[in-house]
Amino acid sequence: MVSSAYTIYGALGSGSVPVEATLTLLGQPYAVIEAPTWEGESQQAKVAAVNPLRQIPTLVTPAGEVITESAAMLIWLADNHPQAGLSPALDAPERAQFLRWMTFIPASIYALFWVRDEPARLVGDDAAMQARVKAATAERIADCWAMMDSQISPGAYLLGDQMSVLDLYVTVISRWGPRRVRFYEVAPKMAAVVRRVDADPRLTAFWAERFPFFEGWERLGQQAG
Ligand SMILES: N[C@@H](CCC(=O)N[C@@H](CS)C(=O)NCC(=O)O)C(=O)O
Repeated sequence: MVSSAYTIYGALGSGSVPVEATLTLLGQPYAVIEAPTWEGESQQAKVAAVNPLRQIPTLVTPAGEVITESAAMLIWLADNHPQAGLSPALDAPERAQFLRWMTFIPASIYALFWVRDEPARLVGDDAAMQARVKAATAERIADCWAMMDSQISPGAYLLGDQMSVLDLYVTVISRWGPRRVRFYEVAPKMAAVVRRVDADPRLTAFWAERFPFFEGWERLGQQAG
């Protein structure tokens, strides 16, 4: 059935949040099917029909097309609404670095949450091994943020003076382990940008609903990562 709205399978504080934020900024109607997949079988089952990997985010377009992979959704939505300026145009000088970092984040950082969220997937029930995996992946994520910070020269936003979906992506994922306080230490240039996006008045109500700034949020998180 063709609907006039997007459907996003997602969860509070999860990788669906930058996609939902993008739809909000674009003024596109969307419905969220809440499916915190890390909570187990029954939540994963909600997503299985649209994504055999049973992961969120999964986006269903108004035309009924399924898109998995958060970066693909973000780039596709931004490119399809060029008037909103949420991605650099194909011939813009910022385009190469936009694609570089939009690819780096899922490949080098987000992918590690498959094991961080459930270390037993790789090391079984051994609690000490699980703690080592958590610690080692936290260090790797911090190193990746530090590397990215060393390679960029932000303006008000990561690619210059125009906010893009890259800013939304980094703003959300930098709230996961090893959490924002560590991110601020290792990525001081990006720290200023994510604070700006946290405070964006167009997103105040959205953040309150989908990734609230509760007491101590910069050290803690709601998402399993
Ligand atoms: N490559 C995917 C990763 C998605 C992902 O790892 N999602 C997590 C939640 S934030 C998930 O559903 N995990 C459950 C699982 O992998 O079993 C993307 O970028 O969208």
